[in-house]
Amino acid sequence: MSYETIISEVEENVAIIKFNRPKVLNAINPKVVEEMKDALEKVASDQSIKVLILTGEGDKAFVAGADIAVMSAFTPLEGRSFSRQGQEVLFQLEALPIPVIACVNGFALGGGIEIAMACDFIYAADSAKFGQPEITLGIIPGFGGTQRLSRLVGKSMAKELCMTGAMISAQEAKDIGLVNKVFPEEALWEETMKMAKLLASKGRVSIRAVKDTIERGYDQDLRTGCYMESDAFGICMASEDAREGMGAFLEKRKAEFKGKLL
Ligand code: CO8
Repeated sequence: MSYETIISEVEENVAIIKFNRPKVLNAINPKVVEEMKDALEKVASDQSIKVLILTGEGDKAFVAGADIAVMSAFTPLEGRSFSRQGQEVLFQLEALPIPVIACVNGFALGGGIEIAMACDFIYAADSAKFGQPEITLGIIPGFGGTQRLSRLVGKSMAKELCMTGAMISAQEAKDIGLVNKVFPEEALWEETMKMAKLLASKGRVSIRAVKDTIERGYDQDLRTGCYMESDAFGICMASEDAREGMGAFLEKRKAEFKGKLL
């Protein structure tokens, strides 16, 4: 299916979703949310896809936030509904059983930083800029920003960013633990792909177990989180990948993972 506002493609076993409204710096309107939902459903149901990369079309922006022209006409109920739809699609993104990398190639503001934070990790160009500028528009983050930002960088830094609307550089975002790695602009795509290929070479069952255990265990107390880890560890033991991974080590060869339970 072709889309109006995003480009969805697959390169070998890596899916790529590109926000594709470069004239408005890939701002998100309701159509983007609808198409993203559909594209994510397709990614989730395709067993051959092992990693997803999200990025922005053009050289200026990942996503510069919700489309302000559209949002400015919202009634309170429409605002609430758009916020909810955006939040749901980000829960859908977060729940994908495969790793998701945000490849941030420019502005990641408002809804843009919120999408990036729902990915498993963020790789950014050195020229990228991050921020929650909603306060300057008289509103607040609406796609989960107040919640995910505070969980990622701590309450006080999240409050500072959301209360000032300040834009920070990729390096500053890395310093506060929001971004994993920063690359020169021209190297960003190649480095992101390199990481995607590395993740794709790992066992599907154990990758999913790491993701689920960290995601679901994060808000639990340590003991509950560790119980969840033991359960996931046990499930891994029931996978062909565990036989293959440990067997390959003992036989001094490279493991070839198939992603199957026994
Ligand atoms: N919405 C609509 N249009 C936009 C947006 C946006 N978020 N961002 C940029 N554009 C448009 C500009 O209007 C401009 O259009 P035109 O060429 O027709 O004038 C074009 O993109 C290029 O932008 P600029 O000329 O402004 O480019 P600059 O390089 O000068 O500036 C900036 C780049 C700093 C990124 C600037 O465009 C900017 O500040 N954009 C707005 C950023 C922002 O405030 N984002 C947050 C939006 S609110 C939000 O995301 C809330 C999410 C949750 C919503 C919950 C539901 C209600």
